[in-house]
Amino acid sequence: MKERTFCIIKPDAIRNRSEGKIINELLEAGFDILQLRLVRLDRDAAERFYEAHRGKPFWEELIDLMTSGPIIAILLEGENAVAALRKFVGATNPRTAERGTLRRKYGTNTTRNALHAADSLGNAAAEASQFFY
Ligand code: 3AN
Repeated sequence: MKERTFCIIKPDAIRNRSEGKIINELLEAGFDILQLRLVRLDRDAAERFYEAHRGKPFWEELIDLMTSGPIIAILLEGENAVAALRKFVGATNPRTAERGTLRRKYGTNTTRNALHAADSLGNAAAEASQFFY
């Protein structure tokens, strides 16, 4: 079934100049790009986006990363897109993510892991609404 999902290319991947390769990989994997935006998050926007993680040990590091440079927000469509994208993005830690996954290829560590991918249809819609109208 066709679904929409949401991802972010994080500042670490843009700093590494990997955003073109990542977008190409998403397209080659069969995802359609419906909307795409390069944007700089201020602290309020980053905290709102990751509100569910407030107070966790990695919170400050995560907010620092997400406000350290531009991000690319992408609304994607594809077959079972939520689960398919999560699988393609891979585990949180790039070092233990499966071979072939985007985090394994473009991530650096558990915080600087190149991409965010929504984990449910509801979260995908809520997250996308913070960037697209
Ligand atoms: P995922 O993005 O793999 O679903 P979440 O939702 O648990 O992971 O965490 C959100 C983000 O917080 C991760 N993408 C990562 O950047 C950061 N993060 C999560 N767990 C850790 C951790 N143990 N140490 C450092 N950063 C973390």
